[in-house]
Amino acid sequence: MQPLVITAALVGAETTREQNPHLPIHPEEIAADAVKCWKEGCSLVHLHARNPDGSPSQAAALFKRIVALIRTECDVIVQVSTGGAVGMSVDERCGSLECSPDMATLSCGTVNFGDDVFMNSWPMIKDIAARIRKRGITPEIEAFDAGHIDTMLRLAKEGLVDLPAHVDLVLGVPGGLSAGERQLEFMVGSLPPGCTWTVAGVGRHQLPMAYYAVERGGNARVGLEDNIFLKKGVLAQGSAPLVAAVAEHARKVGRPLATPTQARELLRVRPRPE
Ligand code: KMH
Ligand code: ZN
Repeated sequence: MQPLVITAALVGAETTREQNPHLPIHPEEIAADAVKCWKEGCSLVHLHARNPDGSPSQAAALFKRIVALIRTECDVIVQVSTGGAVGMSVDERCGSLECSPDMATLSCGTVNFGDDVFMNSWPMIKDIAARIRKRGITPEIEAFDAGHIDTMLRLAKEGLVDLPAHVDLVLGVPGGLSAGERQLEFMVGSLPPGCTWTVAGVGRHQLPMAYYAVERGGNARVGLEDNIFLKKGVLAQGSAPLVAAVAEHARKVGRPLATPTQARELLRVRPRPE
């Protein structure tokens, strides 16, 4: 089996310090958590940023600071969110692209998101895809539901995305496709040949879905963005313990972990900037 790429989703836009006091907020805290996750075996970090008061921000200056701090410490792949937070405009969401990231997310459809709606109309998706492409950044397709894979195919037809692509199957968002092995198998079976995939199970589904992906030959995303618990009733002390749990499972079943260099090759990411 191919080496396992573990993604750490460190902060997100929705998790609060009230829910988990270990949530990193300031650039220094986010970068420090990224380094901890890298030391535990993650080869890719998925980044959001926060204002000092904890509210979500896609400001270029914040992302530039976080990325500079990470890159002085390690060679982990830096992936920024272009999803941002519910209600942000495309221009606001794409502020994160200004920090020369290796990868950026590209959400491929509108989805109910708890009580909110995460809006991704076709024109918005095309706009974000074009901005990512223009900068030579590798996209990670975010699929919250089955039709989002069809939208990726449509983007490829229009020349806005290259296939094969790397796809994050986000399962368990309240309003999106639920998390389960049957749902994951359907999604994986719907991908065009050569695509790589990772699974981001939300909430209590995070580690079970990650372990299933490890055994299944896929990749896994964990972290406080999607889940705040290490096990029932025990808060995760940052994202690193969640990465460590997946790495431990991989060791148990004999799956090697990808180094960032191997992950770049597997996910078709350009070489690390000098
Ligand atoms: N915060 C969600 C509304 C992404 O990072 O691209 C969107 C999100 C997806 O987190
Ligand atoms: Zn995100």
